Amino acid sequence: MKVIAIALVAIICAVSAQFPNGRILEGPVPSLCAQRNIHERTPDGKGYFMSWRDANLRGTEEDWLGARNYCRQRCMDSISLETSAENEWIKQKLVNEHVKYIWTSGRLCDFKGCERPDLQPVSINGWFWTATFQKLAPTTSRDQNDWSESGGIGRPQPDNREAQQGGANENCLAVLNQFYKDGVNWHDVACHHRKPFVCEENEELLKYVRYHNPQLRI
Ligand SMILES: [Ca+2]
Ligand SMILES: [Ca+2]
Repeated sequence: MKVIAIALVAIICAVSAQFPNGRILEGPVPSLCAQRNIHERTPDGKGYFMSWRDANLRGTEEDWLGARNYCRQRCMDSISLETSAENEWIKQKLVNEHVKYIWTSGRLCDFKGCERPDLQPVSINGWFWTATFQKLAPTTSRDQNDWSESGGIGRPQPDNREAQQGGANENCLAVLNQFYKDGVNWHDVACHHRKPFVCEENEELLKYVRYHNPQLRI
């Protein structure tokens, strides 16, 4: 499995359209950035936080936006799996630590602002890592992503199953650990479900907060 990093493409979007009920994508809080808890570092020094390891969270699970906001307040964002190395690394943690599933920053661009031709059809070309504005490979390029070949109704992911069964659209990307006895891999899941999450340090947020708070060690 190879996850090809597609050229960084800024996805211009109407952010508010993604978040119903008046909720917003929150910005970093300098004091929380300074106190952020790092559980693991990759060889290049980037820090990660695993919600299930945090004693203060006591097993709290968040919906997709809640997970992003917890991370973003701390100069991180939900994990983006741009490379196969990072993908395999986090999957091994889920297996070793018996974690059933996690949220990632992956989302379907299906809101106002996603009409750009290269995102069409959205169900194939519209997935992106929101933390880094990087597009995923088309869902049809099965050797360049890690979508499961099965799911709740036995269809390859993404299948938007919940919407087909009268529920919400499955617009968010979770990594599931043997949930459907289908291995450890990617699933499209409705964003309102609550899950443990992994935060990944976000260079843009760190740079911004360091610049505006030179007195803080961040
Ligand atoms: Ca990443
Ligand atoms: Ca699905």
